[in-house]
Amino acid sequence: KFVPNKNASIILAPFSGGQPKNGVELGPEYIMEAGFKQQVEELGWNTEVVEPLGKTNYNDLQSDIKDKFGVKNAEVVSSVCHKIHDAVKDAAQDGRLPVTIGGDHSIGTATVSGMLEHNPNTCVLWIDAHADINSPATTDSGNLHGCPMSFVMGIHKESYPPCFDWVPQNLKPSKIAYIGLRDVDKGEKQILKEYDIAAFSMYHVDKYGIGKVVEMALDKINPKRDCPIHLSYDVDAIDPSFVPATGTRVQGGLTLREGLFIAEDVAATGLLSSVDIVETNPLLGEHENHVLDTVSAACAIGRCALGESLL
Ligand code: Z70
Ligand code: MN
Ligand code: MN
Ligand code: MN
Repeated sequence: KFVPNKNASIILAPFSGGQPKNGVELGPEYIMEAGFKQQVEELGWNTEVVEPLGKTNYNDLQSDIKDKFGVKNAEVVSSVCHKIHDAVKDAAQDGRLPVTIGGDHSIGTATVSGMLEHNPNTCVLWIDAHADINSPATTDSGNLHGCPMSFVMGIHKESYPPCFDWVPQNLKPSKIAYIGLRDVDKGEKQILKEYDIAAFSMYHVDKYGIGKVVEMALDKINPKRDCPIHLSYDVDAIDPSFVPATGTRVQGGLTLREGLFIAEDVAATGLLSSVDIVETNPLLGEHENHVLDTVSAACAIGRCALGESLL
């Protein structure tokens, strides 16, 4: 069984080019200002902070126009993802657990592919209101935060802009489970069905309860409980009454406790190998409290994944 080594790399990904709303690039700054690094250290982790994007601002180069592939900002998303991919892989190769703070979810392309290069047995638990499995061939919006899962699987690969050629496309459908889905596009539903991907929506959470759903998800992707788990956590999985400051609020989400339970139960497996916490947008709060609630939920997800609730 994987034994956590208690060394973590907090990888900052202040990037918004995977979607059109300003402010999601401020997520890392707010989460760090809230004391996330100290919180993680109080749990007994040694931490280092990594800034693979340096001081360069990749957020002014954005456009809301689709290219000939039907997606927006492909070049900048690809180059940002390549840097984050290298940082995640380097951290993991160094024996450190990558905790990547976004930024929008387009960086899932980087984190998942980085962890799969580190260990090809990695399975992915994707916590989100959305499936983020559009390809350039199916996307309506052209927003690349809706496409990371297809890129790392190679779905409709002939539709990809060539700048994504560096992305390994080796994630198998049997290694993916979703929890929290409630806003899935038609083309995405077809992909989930065609590839027989384990997808637990809010319907399943209500029907079985969150404890059973996490167990069923892990039974699908990690039946012997012997594979490292990459937890990719979009804060919009949690209901907007708890997590309002995010780009695509969808009613009827996880309670805050259900949301944290998922992270706690992954921690309890002892198999967590990496975690993403994405889509915190501090500019989308209508009140200061909206921002505080969202940022503290993001921090709590990270702490729970790193073992805060284990006695
Ligand atoms: C839609 C698309 C998405 C987050 C929106 C939405 C994707 N399926 N993801 N907000 N976090 O544009 O592809
Ligand atoms: Mn590389
Ligand atoms: Mn989402
Ligand atoms: Mn997402």
